[in-house]
Amino acid sequence: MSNKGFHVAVVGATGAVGQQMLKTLEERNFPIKTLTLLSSARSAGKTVSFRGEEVTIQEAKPESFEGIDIALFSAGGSVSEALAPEAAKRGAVVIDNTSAFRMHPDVPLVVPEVNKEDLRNHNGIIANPNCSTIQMLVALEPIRQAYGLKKVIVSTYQAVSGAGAKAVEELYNQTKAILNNEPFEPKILPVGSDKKHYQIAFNAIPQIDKFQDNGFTYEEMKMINETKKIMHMADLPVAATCVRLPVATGHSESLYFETEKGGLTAADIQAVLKEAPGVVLQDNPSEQVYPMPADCVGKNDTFVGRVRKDLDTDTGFHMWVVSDNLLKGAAWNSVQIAETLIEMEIVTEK
Ligand code: L14
Repeated sequence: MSNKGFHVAVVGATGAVGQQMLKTLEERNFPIKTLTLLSSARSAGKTVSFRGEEVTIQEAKPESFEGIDIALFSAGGSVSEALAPEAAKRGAVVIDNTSAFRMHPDVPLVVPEVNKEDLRNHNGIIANPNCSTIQMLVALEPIRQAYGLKKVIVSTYQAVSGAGAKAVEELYNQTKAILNNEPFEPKILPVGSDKKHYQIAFNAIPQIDKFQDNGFTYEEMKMINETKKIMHMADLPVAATCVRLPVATGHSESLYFETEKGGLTAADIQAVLKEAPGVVLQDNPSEQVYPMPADCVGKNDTFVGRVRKDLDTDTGFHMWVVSDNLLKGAAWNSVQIAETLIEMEIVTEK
């Protein structure tokens, strides 16, 4: 570590997202003076290497946040609910990757490419949006800025790593069992299910998280509600269908959207995406160029392709959006929020 920079805590350092957070902090050469790794009692005592040093994980308690400047939380909603307010009370700025505080009116919900100004209104807790919401908005915001946005319909093709390292293990184990003609019992997916679990290998499951009474799942409602909050468009019509695929990492999304402005072409949309921050346009059907999750793993950008104009609605367009759900969908967006807080001098060195 160095003697300049910030005292950073990572809560949930051994999880699928926590591991990516540490990697991202290293890669970005984040200004860390001291790093404190925290977790539930279960993982406490384990060591994790960071910048070539072994760091021991401690059990997270309210007092653990004494002196912390920035706390990155990714240890599940109940840990955040219990400890994020304790961290904030002790002067830390919390960046929370769970859904616990996202819709709280006092908590900014931020995708830096879209609404970094909302960071100025924080009260100690900042929420990182849902992975599927983030990549969708990175792609939609530049289009909204240029041409307005009237409606969004999205279907997702989500990777299992969103449900954690154990879900990835389940995918691998089921795949092996099926190829070897061995029996297996699904235990993890769909997440949020208290009744049944289904095979994910060689399958597609149209359920992520529990169902609400309106027929949508919580994952779908997160995309809908978070989009309206982040874009400050409470009345924007948004609909989502979220589906789990046997892909380890990298969420894909099929988007239909309508612009306010009429008479546009696919080239107008592509021109905007080409210049958009955080977006890489990969769109050349004649050369079969389009984004795929296998190519996006390990990258911070959001990849967009298959941009085309609807055949019946003048303001309607379709496109395909892919990103690494553990990076822009989670760890990178969180670290990017931290970098933005420093850039905007909302968090300063003591
Ligand atoms: O809301 O299971 O941040 O893929 C994102 C990943 C909810 C679960 C969230 C998954 C989570 C979701």
